[in-house]
Amino acid sequence: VPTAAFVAGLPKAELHLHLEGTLEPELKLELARRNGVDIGQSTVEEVRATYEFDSLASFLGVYYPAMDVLVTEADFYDLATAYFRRAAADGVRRVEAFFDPQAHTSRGVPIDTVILGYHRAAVDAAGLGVSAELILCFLRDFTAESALATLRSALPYADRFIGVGLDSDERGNPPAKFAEVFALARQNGLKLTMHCDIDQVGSIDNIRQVLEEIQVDRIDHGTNIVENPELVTLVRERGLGLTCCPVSNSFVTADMKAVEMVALLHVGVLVTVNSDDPAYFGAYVADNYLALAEKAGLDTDELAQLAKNSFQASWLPEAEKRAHL
Ligand code: ES4
Ligand code: ZN
Repeated sequence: VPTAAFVAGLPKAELHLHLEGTLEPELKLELARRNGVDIGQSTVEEVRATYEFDSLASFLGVYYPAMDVLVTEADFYDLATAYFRRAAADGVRRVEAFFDPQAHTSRGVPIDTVILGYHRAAVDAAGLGVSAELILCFLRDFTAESALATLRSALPYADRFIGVGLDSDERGNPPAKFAEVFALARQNGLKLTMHCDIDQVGSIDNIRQVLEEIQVDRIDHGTNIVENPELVTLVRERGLGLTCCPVSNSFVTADMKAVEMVALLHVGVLVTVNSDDPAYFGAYVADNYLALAEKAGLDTDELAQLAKNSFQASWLPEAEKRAHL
């Protein structure tokens, strides 16, 4: 059984991480105090007790309200910086991190406050040995018009993020709903990825849409392609990464999807391991490698392959990518 020290020592990239999902109870209390926001709890234990869920809906019901403590540029900077420090300790050398501007602009926080705070943290992460970039995510349960307006308002800052993504509740919100906004993002030189979750109605159809209509550069989750050999071949031949999140899966779907991840890994799909919302699921990226290893009986070679895959699936420039392989 691989040890925690072995896993932490593997250089790795984290490609599926929501910055808002790194809000630890301690920082939430500090920001609440700093901004005079009443969150209803006053101790770490009380806050931690609210981090309790067994489905995507119950998770999102805790996740979005928690963001009320994020108000100033310094708050976004401090949140991201705390995560980058924690990631560096796990052997992370590259991060391509999601953030949800609409979760803040819908509360009256200007988009430049969000982008500039997170971006300054990403620049400073270099001092921790972490190369960091941002991916602007649209909330798929908001309208396509809202996504388009968000992208237009972010384009003046397009040199501060490398791609766009799509998260939140997939049910009833298929990829095709956002075809226009993703086409505009591509025209502006941005990379594209989308959550194609697991155990969601019509999920295979959604994966078909992201591959054929949207032409994504990566798929977030996506392990249910395993049901369809044709999609497995397509994903492998295009060299598209799947950003899988085993511990998150075990919370929101009651199944780590270890069998699916390992089956895809063994046929040469670029499966990667990530933490999704580590403060909420109680597991940073190294914990996710260990949880998967324990569940699936992976050896050190398989874990090293997963770590290599994370650089291969990253959006690093080719020369820098090669340096990690
Ligand atoms: C998320 Cl676990 C999960 N699913 C969908 N959207 C999300 N945003 C942050 N975490
Ligand atoms: Zn996610």
